[in-house]
Amino acid sequence: MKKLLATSAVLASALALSACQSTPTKGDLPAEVQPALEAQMQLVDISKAHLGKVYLRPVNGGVQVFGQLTGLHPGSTYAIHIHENGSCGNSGKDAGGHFNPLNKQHGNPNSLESHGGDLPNITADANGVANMNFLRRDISVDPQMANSVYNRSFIIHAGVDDYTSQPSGNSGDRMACGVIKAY
Ligand SMILES: [Cu+2]
Repeated sequence: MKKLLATSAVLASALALSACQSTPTKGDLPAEVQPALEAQMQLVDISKAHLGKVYLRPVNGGVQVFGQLTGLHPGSTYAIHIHENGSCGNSGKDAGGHFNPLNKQHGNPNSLESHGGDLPNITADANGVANMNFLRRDISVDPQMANSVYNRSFIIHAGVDDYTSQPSGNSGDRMACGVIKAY
């Protein structure tokens, strides 16, 4: 847990600094936070506005899912999940259902009795910014693995995941989408 928090702090400072102040070896994060995969989140409406990136990297015990999203409604809470298809077409519907390699019921992401793609709700601050940092124990960033999230998609919903309703927590419309690609 300490490590996750430390990474979060590094990410926060990395995002706060302009690109010219750090020297990333690859992509837009500093060398000590090199993720394996990333997704650029964009609204599914006609604007296709960018909301920021979500990153994934292997850590002890699973995969860390982290990032900072902007342009959200201040104070609002949103569901975010990994959906099974690497496509954001048709207003995000092409992403399909939740990524669920172990054929579980939808549930609380803190329990392994949930979809591999289930994640905690995110809440925007007064500036419409939401940080996420979560360890999911039953997924992989390795494209060769059956539980790999490579070439799947993150979906942000307009509503809140109740972690209970089937099959997707009564999370509402698909609001933003990002295909998970190599970092
Ligand atoms: Cu979803």
